[in-house]
Amino acid sequence: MKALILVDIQNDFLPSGALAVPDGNDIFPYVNDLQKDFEMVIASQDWHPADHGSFASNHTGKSVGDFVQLSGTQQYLWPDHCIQNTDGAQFSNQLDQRAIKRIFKKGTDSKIDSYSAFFDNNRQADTGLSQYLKDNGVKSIHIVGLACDYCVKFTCLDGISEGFEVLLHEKGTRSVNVNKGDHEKAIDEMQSKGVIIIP
Ligand code: VGL
Ligand code: ZN
Repeated sequence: MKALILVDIQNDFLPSGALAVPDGNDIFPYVNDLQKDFEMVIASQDWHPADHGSFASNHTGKSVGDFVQLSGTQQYLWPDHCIQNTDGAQFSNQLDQRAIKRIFKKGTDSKIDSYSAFFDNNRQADTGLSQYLKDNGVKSIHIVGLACDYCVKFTCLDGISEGFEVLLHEKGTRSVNVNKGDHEKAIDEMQSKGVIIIP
């Protein structure tokens, strides 16, 4: 059994959103078409409380792009994004959502960020995604979504460590590229750790 995971395809990660991924809108034709090949489609949703520790606005004297220690882990500071129940946190209306079987929310604990759809950045809290996939006999997971160099990458790597075959569809993802070359670095890292890249 194979599953398709739609990672964080939310308004705030699209052009004009709070944490815009350049060219994020380009993924829709591919992603919507790809869903037809899957019986099991799952989505993750970045879902932060307003006081989340990954927001620069919640650290006096800090700006977007600075780092802080958050629960013992180095945290890059982002603009406020994907705040629970806001429009920015909703899935894009360009995304065909009819086939989504289950949604896994992440980033709900103010004290730790969660890039991966499986675990938080300290690998403590578990969203339940891994068990859900295993309970449904899924062996192979196909990944698309935003952003390639953060949540998509960490979801792919945790998928490998959880024992799944992981395939990343490059046409269905785009990177934030905080630093030039981040996309290529993310692809190389995933490939070297066993993720199959579909160009
Ligand atoms: C993401 C940064 C912060 C993502 C989420 O979905 O890639 N990136 N929160
Ligand atoms: Zn986030």
